Amino acid sequence: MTDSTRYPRLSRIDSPSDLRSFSEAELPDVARELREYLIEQVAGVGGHFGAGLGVVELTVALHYVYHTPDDRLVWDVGHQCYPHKILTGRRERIHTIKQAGGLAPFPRRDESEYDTFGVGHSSTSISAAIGMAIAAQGQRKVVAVIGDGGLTGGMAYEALHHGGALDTDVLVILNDNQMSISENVGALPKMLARLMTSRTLNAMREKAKNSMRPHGVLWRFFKRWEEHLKGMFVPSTLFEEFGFHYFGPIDGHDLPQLLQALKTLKDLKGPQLLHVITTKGKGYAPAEAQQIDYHAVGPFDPIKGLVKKAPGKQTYTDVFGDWLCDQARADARLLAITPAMREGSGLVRYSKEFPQRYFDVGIAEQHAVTLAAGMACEGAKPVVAIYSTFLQRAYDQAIHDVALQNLDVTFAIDRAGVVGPDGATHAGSFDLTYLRCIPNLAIAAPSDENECRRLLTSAFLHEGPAAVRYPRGSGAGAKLEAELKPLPIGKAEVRQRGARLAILAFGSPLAAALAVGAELGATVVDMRWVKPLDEALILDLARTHGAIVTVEDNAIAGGAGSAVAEYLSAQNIQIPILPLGLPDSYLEHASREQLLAEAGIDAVGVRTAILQRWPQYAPMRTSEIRSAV
Ligand SMILES: Cc1ncc(C[n+]2csc(CCOP(=O)(O)OP(=O)(O)O)c2C)c(N)n1
Repeated sequence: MTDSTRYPRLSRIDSPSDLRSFSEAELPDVARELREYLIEQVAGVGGHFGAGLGVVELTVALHYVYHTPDDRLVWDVGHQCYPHKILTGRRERIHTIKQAGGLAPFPRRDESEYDTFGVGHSSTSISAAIGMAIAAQGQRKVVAVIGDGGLTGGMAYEALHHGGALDTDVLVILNDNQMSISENVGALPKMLARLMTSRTLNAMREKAKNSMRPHGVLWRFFKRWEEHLKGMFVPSTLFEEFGFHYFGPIDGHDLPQLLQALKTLKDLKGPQLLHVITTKGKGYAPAEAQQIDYHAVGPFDPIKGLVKKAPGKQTYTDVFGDWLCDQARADARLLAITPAMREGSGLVRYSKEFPQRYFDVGIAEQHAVTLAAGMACEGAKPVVAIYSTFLQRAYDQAIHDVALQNLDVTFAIDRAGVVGPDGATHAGSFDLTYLRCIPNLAIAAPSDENECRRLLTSAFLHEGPAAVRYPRGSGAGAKLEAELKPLPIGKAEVRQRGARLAILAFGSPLAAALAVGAELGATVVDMRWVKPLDEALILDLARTHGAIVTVEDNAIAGGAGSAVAEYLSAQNIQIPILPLGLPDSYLEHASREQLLAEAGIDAVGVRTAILQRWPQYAPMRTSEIRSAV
């Protein structure tokens, strides 16, 4: 239960209508309690932190002025939604966020009527809000809240372009904190900064004008100067050119100012854009000072703040980051691209060591991939570092711009397979399926860290498009070879020779396959390549074994197991196949281990599935062996 002594106001808010029963004068206190509660709760369980702190006042003001849930509030990305969840009846459950059975990490339509649109991926809010506003036919208000990071995504411009030409009533709030996960990049932050400057200049100008004698010498000089500067500093904004009425910028932590602006905008007709300036991490000094570190956090002591952890086990992300630096040193043609995920993709060191060969393009996955294609046309060897879930955004670019032209682009796909607490929106369940059907593209799935390094080298040296997909977190801790030594493309490795049953493992499930294979006396293969498959080996195994099991951390539908089955049926070979992998449903938020177990691709799951299908493969107990002898 929320402590009503510490949170006398917040503890009484179970829905926005409770919030609306407070007077405007009390709202700053509500906001203060909300912020303190947020800090306490997220510190307890971990989660997205800085973005939520930055929108505390905005969230209070929006739910106060608008009649949610009838009016629609659409959050972009949704990582800033914790204050929104707290005010909309989920206060007592906020400590369960991201955990199995707990609140979802992002807004979700089936969790609350206040979550109007499911999110997790960025730059969707303006499109969704315009769609809602069109369908609402003026019956309700619709507001989208998008960050300056979210606004670097191409979809946002497609929506502005379309929405600005309609007379639909929609309000877009640009929450400008100058940060994406890392510093926001490109021309947009500069444009937004110019808008801020022009505002300051306007204020200065008004002040100067008021202090002058009209029509004196100074006045005439001032008027000329003003005309001259107008064009330079008060640009007609991009938003206005698109047909949106632009308001702001205003201080997004000043509640009275926010309330006034929203009340005015609420009744205006047509597309409006309100530019709000906020500070990521607002109200918690360490988070304001270290905005990148506090974007998302594990549990921490709010008095001490985040403490530097002793370096843990090397992750696949670290392996990639180190490989990239080594490979870049070995080949000056290497250029690395990230769509706004420098930290998450392991590019921090590379960005410092090779600043001229490092490209953070913003949250622009489509551009990232076609940019790589362009570089490859001119003889560069680009590496696109991208999460499996975000590569979905650039699917056509991967086909049409890269693979169709057989361009030499390497995709380093992180967070492939089971991702965990970030939930369904961030699961890397589909990449093998959606990449496998693309002609020309080679696809590798390493089973340990050293193999990851070697397969990245193979993919890079391959003169054509190639992808290496690896999971979140660390593996068994394989020792890394310093040398950049490729593995042959399309060649698997038999890790254990057995009889009757052959287990073909793709990527990190190899460890589970080896454990089960040892117990059941099965042949176990580290397949390494999903495309091209080691067809000769598969043929040989099918001829010498009674059954085949495939294991992968990708959707079974269309995944690596499908590739094996397709190949064998094309060869007219009939052999029982048991495909293990991710189910035809979305994996919800839970720990990685929980999800692997739920999908049945950990050792217990693999063993159970095999023995359910073929009880005869059960290992003989000692007593049975004795009686058989
Ligand atoms: C399509 C897509 N690519 C990458 C991400 C990863 N991501 C999550 S939040 C974020 C930064 C968002 O910045 P902004 O919209 O300004 O919000 P802020 O965190 O600054 O409040 C990124 C890149 C994502 N969610 N979606």
